[in-house]
Amino acid sequence: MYAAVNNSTPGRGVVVKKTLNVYLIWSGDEHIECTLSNQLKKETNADPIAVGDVVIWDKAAQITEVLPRRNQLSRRGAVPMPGAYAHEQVIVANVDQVIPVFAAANPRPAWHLLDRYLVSAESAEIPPLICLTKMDLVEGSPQAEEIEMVASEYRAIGYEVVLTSTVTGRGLGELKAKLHGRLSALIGKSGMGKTSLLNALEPGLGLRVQTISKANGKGRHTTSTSEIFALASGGAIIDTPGIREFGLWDIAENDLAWFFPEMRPFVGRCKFRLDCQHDEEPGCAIRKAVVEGQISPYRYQSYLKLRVEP
Ligand SMILES: Nc1nc2c(ncn2[C@@H]2O[C@H](COP(=O)(O)OP(=O)(O)OP(=O)(O)O)[C@@H](O)[C@H]2O)c(=O)[nH]1
Ligand SMILES: [Mg+2]
Ligand SMILES: [Zn+2]
Repeated sequence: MYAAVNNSTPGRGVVVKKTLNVYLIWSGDEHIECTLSNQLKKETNADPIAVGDVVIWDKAAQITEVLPRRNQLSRRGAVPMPGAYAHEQVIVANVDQVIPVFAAANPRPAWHLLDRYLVSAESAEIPPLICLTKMDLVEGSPQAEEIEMVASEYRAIGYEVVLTSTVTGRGLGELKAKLHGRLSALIGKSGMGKTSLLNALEPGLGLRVQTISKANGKGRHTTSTSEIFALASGGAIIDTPGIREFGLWDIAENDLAWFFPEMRPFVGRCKFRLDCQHDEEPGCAIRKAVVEGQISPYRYQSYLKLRVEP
């Protein structure tokens, strides 16, 4: 879909897509296909480039430099073999917001996973926007009430939440307005409806989507690479492949509570100020706030879960 050229003028641009060994770069007026320079390969062992990176290429269309990132959203990459070290996998770089996408149904939403994404976004200092989609599947049922309740809990914490449906069009205008003038990254498990949202917002794209598997109720990993798409209404979206497992990367146990914004006011107020893990310790200010209804028990449970299984 791009008129990619391999011109020989060195330049600088944004990585809009990467496939095995080839990077597609948008320079402002054209797309260039580049590979990594040997020098850059030597300097870094893992893949040094993420979609959203600003890079410089040379006259052989090889990337020689990655400019410092404004931010990056990372997860703990799957360990390739038992005993190997965990590594950082950068999902996207230099974005203005990250949009965790959860289906209201089919498959059923796993709210603890949402907290996992939110904690990662908080630690990366990237504002999240929560999108609960496929609302048409629950409209008029008790599940719809559950979704509305969850949405208001997150709003009470200070998060923005949009409820959408690509079938009825619900929330799409609101979502579009929140995307305006920003680079946003859609993230979530396979089958949540990320690509469908993009197609609904930008019908010309006609990207491939697939039904949920009847056998296991999961998505079929339809989107296979991350890619930036410009929106005619202004702004751009990064569609990402469904994430199988999202482990926290580089978040110290002692900092975890800080990444739950509603817990922040209580951090440092426990009896054991420096050592409190906010679990069973006497005089814990965070547990007290849960008991008194200032912190939702469900979010507190997420906190405890993430401590044990980051
Ligand atoms: N009823 C309903 N179905 C939807 C909606 N949005 C998406 N779907 C369906 O959900 C399925 C998965 O949608 P995709 O857009 O491919 O999901 P994805 O998150 O991009 O999945 P991966 O690319 O595998 O990560 C498709 O069958 C879509 O038609 C919606 O708002 N309502
Ligand atoms: Mg997709
Ligand atoms: Zn405590």
